[in-house]
Amino acid sequence: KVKTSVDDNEESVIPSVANPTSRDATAIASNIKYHAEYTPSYSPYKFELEQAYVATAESLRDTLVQRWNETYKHFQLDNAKAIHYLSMEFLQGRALLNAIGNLEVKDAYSQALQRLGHDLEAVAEKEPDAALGNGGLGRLASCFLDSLATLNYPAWGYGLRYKYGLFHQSITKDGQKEEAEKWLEMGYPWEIPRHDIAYPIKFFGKVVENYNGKKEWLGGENVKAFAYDVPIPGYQTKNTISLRLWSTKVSAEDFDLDAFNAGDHEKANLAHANAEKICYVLYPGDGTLEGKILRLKQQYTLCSASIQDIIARFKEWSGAKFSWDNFPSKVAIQMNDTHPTLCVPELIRLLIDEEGLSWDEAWKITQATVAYTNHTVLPEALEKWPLELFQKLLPRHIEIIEQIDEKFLTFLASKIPKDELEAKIKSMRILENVEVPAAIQSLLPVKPVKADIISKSNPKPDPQPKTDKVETKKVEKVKEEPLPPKPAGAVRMANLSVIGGHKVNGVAAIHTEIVKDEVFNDFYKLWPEKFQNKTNGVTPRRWLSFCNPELSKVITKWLGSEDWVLHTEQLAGLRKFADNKELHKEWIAAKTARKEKLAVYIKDRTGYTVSPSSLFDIQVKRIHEYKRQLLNIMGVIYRYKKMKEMSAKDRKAKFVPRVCMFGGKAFATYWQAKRIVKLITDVSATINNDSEIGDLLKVIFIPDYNVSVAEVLIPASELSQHISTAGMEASGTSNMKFVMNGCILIGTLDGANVEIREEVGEDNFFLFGALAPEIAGLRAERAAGKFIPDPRFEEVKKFIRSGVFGDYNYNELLSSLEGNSGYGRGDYFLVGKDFPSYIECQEEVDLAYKDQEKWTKMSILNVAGSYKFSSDRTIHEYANDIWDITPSAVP
Ligand code: T68
Repeated sequence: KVKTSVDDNEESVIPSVANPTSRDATAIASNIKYHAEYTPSYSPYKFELEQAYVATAESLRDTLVQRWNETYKHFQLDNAKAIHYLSMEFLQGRALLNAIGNLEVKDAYSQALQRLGHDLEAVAEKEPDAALGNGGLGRLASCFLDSLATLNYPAWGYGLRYKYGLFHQSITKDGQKEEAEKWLEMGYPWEIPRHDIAYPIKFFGKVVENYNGKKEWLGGENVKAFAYDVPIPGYQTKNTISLRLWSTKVSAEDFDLDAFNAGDHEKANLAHANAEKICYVLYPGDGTLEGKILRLKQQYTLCSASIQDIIARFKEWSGAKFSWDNFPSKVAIQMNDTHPTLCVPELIRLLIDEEGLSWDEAWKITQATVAYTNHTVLPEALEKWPLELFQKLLPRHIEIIEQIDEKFLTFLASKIPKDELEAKIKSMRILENVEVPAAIQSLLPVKPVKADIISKSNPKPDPQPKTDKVETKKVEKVKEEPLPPKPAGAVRMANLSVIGGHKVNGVAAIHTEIVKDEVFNDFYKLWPEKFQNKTNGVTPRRWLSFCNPELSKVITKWLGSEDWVLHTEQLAGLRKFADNKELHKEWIAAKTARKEKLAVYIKDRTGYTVSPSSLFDIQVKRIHEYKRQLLNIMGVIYRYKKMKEMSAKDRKAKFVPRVCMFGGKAFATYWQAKRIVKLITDVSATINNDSEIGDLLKVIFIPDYNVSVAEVLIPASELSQHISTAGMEASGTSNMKFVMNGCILIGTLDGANVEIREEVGEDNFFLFGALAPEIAGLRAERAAGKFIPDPRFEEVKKFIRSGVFGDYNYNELLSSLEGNSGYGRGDYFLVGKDFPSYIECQEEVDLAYKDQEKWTKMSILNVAGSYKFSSDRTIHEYANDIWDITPSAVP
């Protein structure tokens, strides 16, 4: 029975905050009722699911706030060194069940809500995802916060509070459509607006030098960044840390009241609009100059507000012991990819211009404080900003960057043999296409005079033209063959991060090797001790214990306790039961329960009916050519075509029934990725409506993939695809979540797949495809016209072009797989090369799945081998090897 009012309850309404930390269902019910009445976001006369959600969240928030206050009181007292994790993205997902889980109050909250007429799961469904991220990088940051809190490390997360998130994806007949995400529209009960914490942020303006040589950054556009704190509870600890999200506004004094009263409302509002748009969306389109400025403004806002906040706290908490020398022993800053690289010049600026330190002091402190994590080897993803834009938007920072660049070049000149110096300077310096400073120029070997402006017919030019006539002639020659325009100057953020930080880390073993041997090889040779590997991890709380209670219960029963949630190495204890029939029975029942839930969910989200007894095959991640969703769907198409060519009997004998699921967002202007989404949805429409095929094959594209969708999909998965071109996926983290949930991977030897396969055993992983060291050679072979595609691959392309999947013209997509080289052509990601081994590997999957006993054993061994991939392990490694921090538990 669903209650429609808090008043029609048998219990009296207690108009006081019942003990917010109570685990007693009666007290919790009172507290929820209190919130429904006294902090109402809705009419107090209604108590439907939405109201129940908000009131429940507010009730939990009481506990969180209490612990959060205690934690910071404790941290201040202890004043131990803390990590500050700066990230443009935090993919938090939903908070309610996570908070209930970490606080271990699930039963009490369930009962309390039941008394109020509601079901906890249904209430939790009303929460929108905090979708402040794009992919793995953002979810990693959120998993790290959970582990930092759980392991009692002094820590802060810093990010931006995007009003419209990335975007909400819907699927139409034309493919993906983007709309603004509405997560904040109804308020966000998990955040605490900190009206007391705000910092000024400046853009544009100019730098002047004072009489005393001090630099001052004046004028320009001024905004204010306001803090919103989201408490992050740890598991089995009181420690509750903060995710501090910045939101930009202007102060009242910047409101142009005169213009407003004169009727020029637009002018009066201009400053507001300019300030607020900084935190509208994550990754605004940067195809235009305006878009680029906005992105750089976002990055600077995150860095400047966070560093000002860190410095303010350092001063306050140091008290009488204050000394700048102590800064690196109290503060560690991690830059999550290059997006927060401006931390480096901003910290230097504040230390020199605001605090009066010398360059040498500021540089030493900065370098000892910041470290950088790389998440990609794709050259186009290594950020570069046009120098001109930088000079306009951040005039003081560019001066500092020029200084770092020059000092680095001087250092380089002292380390590198003279004949190699020019090439190294070109690849390693921070500034690109910028004249080398005169002081360094003089250290380079003297170059012979270049003869580029002399025509071929006159290979031996007269070095000293004797007459004006000859001179004129030469100018004419130049006109005939104009020199290419001088490339525009740029700031290379990755180089700045490597030079400015004390450590650089990759996110999986193979990725770190590529970082050291290829991406940053010159730097690695210079500073080998700077480079480290930190294989990613995921929190076993959200990604197993809470999202898969059925399987967790079985694991706990067989391991004899729930300690594995904190000490995942205990999961290895499942190995000894891998053949146990009783466990198999319970295991299958748990997986089936989740598959049934997913089938209901699919029906609800897409209208398609799928059978829970099919093999559930899932690929969910950002849509990207290197992740090769195209390889997957072409494999599905091949399977479908073969099925159509067979008799019903043969078809049934050869293939196991499968549901192939896809999910993920394509970046709004990434056209090729959007075509891939379109193809998947077209294939889905054709196959799912083919009555001859029925349950033997279904293709589902789940719209708007996000954290809470992942929490439904992953527990129900049996096979999941991690099939990137080898060497291109830095790590992957969903692979870890799937393995933890007893799913078997099909994948290439790429990213963390390599380590996963080592842990779960090669018999429990479906491996295919070219290896990372082979890729360059394969591309070269292709460019030389020597690659002959497999006929089965050609057959699939032809089948798509035949129009079976509708009349959309797939030429632009398919031609990227053709030709030998060129932009967007020549099959750069080697789909054609890996196709035969992929479909053959998929046949092995069918065979293995037919033997359910074997499959279940593989599934158990996957969970047993997943222990290394807890973010608790990763965080301990960062804490020991990079941040130098130790736990500080609230008593
Ligand atoms: C991911 N990167 C890696 N980037 O692709 C993945 N980048 O292999 C890895 O597991 C994960 O990071 C965590 O380390 C991303 O998610 C982005 O989303 C991104 C967005 C904009 C610009 C650059």
